[in-house]
Amino acid sequence: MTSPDTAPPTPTFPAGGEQEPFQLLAPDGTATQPDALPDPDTRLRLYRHMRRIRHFDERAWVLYRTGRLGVFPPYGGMEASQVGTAAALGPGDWLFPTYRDTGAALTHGLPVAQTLAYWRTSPHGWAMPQDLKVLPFYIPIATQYPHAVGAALAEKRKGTRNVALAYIGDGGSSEGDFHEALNFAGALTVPCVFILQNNGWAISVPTRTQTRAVNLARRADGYGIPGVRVDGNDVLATYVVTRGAVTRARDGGGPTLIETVTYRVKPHTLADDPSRYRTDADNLGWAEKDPILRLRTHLLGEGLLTEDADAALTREIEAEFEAALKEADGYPEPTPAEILDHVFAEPTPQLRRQRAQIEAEEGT
Ligand SMILES: Cc1ncc(C[n+]2csc(CCOP(=O)(O)OP(=O)(O)O)c2C)c(N)n1
Ligand SMILES: [Mg+2]
Repeated sequence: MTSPDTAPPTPTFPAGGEQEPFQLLAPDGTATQPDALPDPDTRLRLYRHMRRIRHFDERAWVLYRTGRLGVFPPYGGMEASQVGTAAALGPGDWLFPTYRDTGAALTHGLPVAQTLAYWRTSPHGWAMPQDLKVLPFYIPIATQYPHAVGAALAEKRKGTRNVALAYIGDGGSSEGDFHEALNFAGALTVPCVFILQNNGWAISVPTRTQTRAVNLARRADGYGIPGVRVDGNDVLATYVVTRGAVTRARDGGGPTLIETVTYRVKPHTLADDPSRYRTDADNLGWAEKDPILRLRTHLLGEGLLTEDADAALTREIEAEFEAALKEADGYPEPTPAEILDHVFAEPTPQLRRQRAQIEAEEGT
């Protein structure tokens, strides 16, 4: 037996270190890799999407404070992480959003009025449009990941070239479902793209506290699939990387994990007060990395956008939102029995019985 004083020295094991995220635009709008930029129309399309979803986020705050929206998880500041990834999908592809990803769902085509209805907890927002492959926003952390693998496996078995893309947070990536999904997806070579939005916080818990890992993309290594770290405030980078992963999945190459390194500058939900658990020092530098300002500076500098065109875009976005708000305001008040709608395509006998009971109690 080896006694403690003659034990060999403990070897040092290298731990996966941090790694600079892939970037195409520096925070001041300078192109760091000019040859790798998407074409001008795509850059303008991404800008438009980001402006549109920021408007929704800002209006959500006002509507909430005036009692016209339920509790809403804001994503302001994370637009590049959501738009660059969702805009890389085609119309036949699936999108699995969490509560944080309203912006991604809007980008994939979820109508604004219906999205408002969802966050008003109205049944008009519960069923997604038949022709749009967006799942309802997932509130239980990480459950969407195995579901996305299932959808991707179904597409593969049907012989389509459709892809499933799913979001998760840094906190969610420590849940079992995340790891099971990645293993399953790798083993079965399914067409799935996993977006891990590392926004620094899981409610009041900083990423550095909830895991020893400093490079969450490297979690992919354990499952034999590629993992990429990307600057989550650079929409051109998130788009180019996701586009590559989507193409790879479509062509039968299997899944990819993409970590978008970003920051939750907003509260966890509009009912949260982050000043109770984080300081200005925590937030330092993130306002300067704003994804919209970054692309705007680039587009103005390249002559792809003018101040007049930008002002016209603002008016267009505002008009679209106000028309959608009017539409959502016009939806009839839900009846109590509607809480049972949209659970299954065909109601089960148990749901039918429950509906009859509610209707009898309500006298409807
Ligand atoms: C299974 C499960 N456990 C716990 C919660 C409570 N909860 C809601 S949000 C959240 C933090 C998630 O953080 P992260 O995954 O980083 O996502 P973010 O809110 O930053 O987008 C937790 C623990 C939940 N909704 N579901
Ligand atoms: Mg988080």
